Amino acid sequence: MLKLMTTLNSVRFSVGLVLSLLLSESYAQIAPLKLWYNTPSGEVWENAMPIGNGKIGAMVYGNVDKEIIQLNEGTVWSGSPNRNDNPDALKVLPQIRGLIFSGRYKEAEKLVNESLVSKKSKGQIFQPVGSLEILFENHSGYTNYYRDLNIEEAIAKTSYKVGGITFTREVFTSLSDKVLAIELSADKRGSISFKTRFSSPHTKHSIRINDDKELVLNGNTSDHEGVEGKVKFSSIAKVINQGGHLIVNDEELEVKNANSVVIFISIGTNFNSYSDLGGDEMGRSRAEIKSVARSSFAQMKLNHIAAYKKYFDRVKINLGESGLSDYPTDVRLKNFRKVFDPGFISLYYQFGRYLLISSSQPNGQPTTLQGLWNDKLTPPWDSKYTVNINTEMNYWPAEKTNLSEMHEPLIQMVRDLSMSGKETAKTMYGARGWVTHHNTDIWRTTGAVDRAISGMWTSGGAWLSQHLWEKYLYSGDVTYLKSVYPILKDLGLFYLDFLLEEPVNKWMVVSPGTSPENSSVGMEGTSITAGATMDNQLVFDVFTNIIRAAKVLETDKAFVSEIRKMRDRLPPMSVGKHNQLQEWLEDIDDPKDRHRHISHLYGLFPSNQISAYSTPYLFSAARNSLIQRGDVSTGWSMGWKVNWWAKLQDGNQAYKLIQNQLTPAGVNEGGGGTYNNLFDAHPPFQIDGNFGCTSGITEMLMQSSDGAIHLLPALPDALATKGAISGLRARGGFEILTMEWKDGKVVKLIVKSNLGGNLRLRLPNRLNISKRFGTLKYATEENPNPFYYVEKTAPPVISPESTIEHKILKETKLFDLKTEKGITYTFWAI
Ligand code: FUC
Repeated sequence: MLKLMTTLNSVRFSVGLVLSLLLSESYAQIAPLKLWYNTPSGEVWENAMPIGNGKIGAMVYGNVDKEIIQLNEGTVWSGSPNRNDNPDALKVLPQIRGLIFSGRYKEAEKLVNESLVSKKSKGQIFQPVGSLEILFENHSGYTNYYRDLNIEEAIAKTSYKVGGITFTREVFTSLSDKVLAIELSADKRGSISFKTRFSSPHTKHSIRINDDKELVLNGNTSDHEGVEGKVKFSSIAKVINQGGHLIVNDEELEVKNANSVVIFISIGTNFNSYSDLGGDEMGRSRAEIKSVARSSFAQMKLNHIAAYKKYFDRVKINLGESGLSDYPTDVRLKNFRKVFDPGFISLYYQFGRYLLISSSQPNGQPTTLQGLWNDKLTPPWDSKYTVNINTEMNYWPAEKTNLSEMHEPLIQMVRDLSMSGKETAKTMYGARGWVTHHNTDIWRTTGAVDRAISGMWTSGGAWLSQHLWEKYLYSGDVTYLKSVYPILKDLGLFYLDFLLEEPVNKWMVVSPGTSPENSSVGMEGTSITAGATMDNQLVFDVFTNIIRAAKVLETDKAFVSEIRKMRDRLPPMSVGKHNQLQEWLEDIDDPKDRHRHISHLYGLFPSNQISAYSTPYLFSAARNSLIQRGDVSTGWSMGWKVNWWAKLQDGNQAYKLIQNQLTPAGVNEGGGGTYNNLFDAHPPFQIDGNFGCTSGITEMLMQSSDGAIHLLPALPDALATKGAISGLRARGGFEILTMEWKDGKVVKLIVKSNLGGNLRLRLPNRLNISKRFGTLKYATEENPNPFYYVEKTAPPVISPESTIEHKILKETKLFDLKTEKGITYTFWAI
């Protein structure tokens, strides 16, 4: 039966395709942004629809007989406040360093594994709460099945027909109230009858019904790796029936013959902060339920939609429509590589923004490896924070896609880590400042975990701290910068103490270090090294951010000059014999290496040390490295590649990577893809790829990192005919209120200047502006706008065996316009 349906779908799809090509002029009409399906999720979690308000996350299965609303809460983690520093590290550090400099990597690696990585917790687990199940008798013979996730309103809906009656369910996690709300309705009075109950996978949990006829689930999270689970959670489900009866069974509520029913769910925990579990979980869940108990579902829904739209509606994208939104999302996904479906890219793009709004709200926890959605007690990689790429990637879309508020939880986590990481710096390395290795969790642990290949990486804080500075570059908020400057400075102190002079060139290097999770025969097959390119790039950025921030804040002259001197002693980037950007200090890269991490390209993106305009040889080398690594890889790796190809100004290649990523999970041999619910497949599900790709699509249309706002830097031929995007933010306080293009040229542009200053535009074609706004001048000098200052890196070392040539890029035009704070400027094509 299923097979037949699939075949029918393909036939319908092909007919639809022809039709849609004929109708391609209907482009101007944007299809509603919905993920929709004509089958229930069944038992498959990756078919279910994610909703969330930064606190409660839920997966809505949309099943008919047995609806499942699987529940998460952002602070439900295993363990309790703990540290995982290894105090033996300090003793073995000199020995490890000596072994590395004498090329005895295997011995160094052994010592790292024995005496440096943590013997305690490797990090705790983001755990589920449980599920609310809603059971309907005699609903199995249904017809007219439909379910959708409307990402314009953040509401999940299911409907179907049984015995001539249409049943409808709507579910949302309120952004204005803290609860989850469900409405069950039917088009015939008295026809809603079901049983509902809680379930939970936790060993320590209890379920009861209280005197107010509410379902109550109380639980306690797991002990893990020697750390006692002390997070207590309490969830209440309140069932409010219109008509009919509410009956209390054992651990179950039963509704009979209601006209409609509303269910509210609250979840409270005892979590106050990473060092305090003194909260009252039951008091919290009770108060939250009480605050909505008398609210009307309709009014709450309106409030929720308004609160959601405030964020979501800031950006609109139209890459063209092909009429294929009439096909279920899973069918579109299946066909995306074969047919032209630009509307699907827009949907996926906006889904990334939807996920960020839903999983990351001020005062909540940052989005984990799985966002706010996990149904397993022991999920892959604990669904925690892997900060050697994954966590940062989650936040790449935040500022540029106009979701700055959603960045807050990450910024707060960095503030926390800068406190907890101080002891780690001191205990493990005898250094001032703070350090974070490659993993952290809700307890803000900062020790080295797992094994040398992943754990021996001291640059977690260095990478995370880029977000502190980047946030300032978008807003220009000096008060905020002042508040984070001490964190940047403390990181500078760490590197002043931790960097070590290497014997050959006398450069100052991070040692021991790794190029995240990669190894080389040049290091006896280990990952252990000194002066890995990514480490050098990260420390360069840490120092540069301090120099620039201190300049804005007019402070710390003596310290800045110390930092400058140290920065001058960092190793330059090198181009190796395979015309590649070297991943390590030595020219030992293997051009056949297909490793998913291409960490040394951090310098190209998200950093801007490798530039088409100021470091053309490095730019070409980075391109070669990327080509050598290949296309298909894990989900997040492909997401990163979209950004890299955008920075390399190769829109067609970026488009190809989007096609690779938007391939059903399991189809790309040895690589990732996308699940039916559009979650990214590493595999398994990891949310980073979703966010990475949304960031990458933005970078294809607009970049603001390399001295100018660059419009259409990597527009693929497939999308060049016509398109529009509105609401993107660029560094320096600029907002691209509208950008429209036609045949690869910008035809209309509206930019708001929130801070004033020079607006430098890099464009594929000349634009005009009304005289009263001044004149658009060709730019020649360095951009005087301080937000667009591009720091110069040391000239690269180029191997004598390299035959590198700089690829000529498409011609662009560079214009300047003096802007005033608060003024909006309209440009049009000549
Ligand atoms: C890093 C990656 C893996 C995975 C894990 C969560 O270790 O190398 O691919 O994404 O994080």
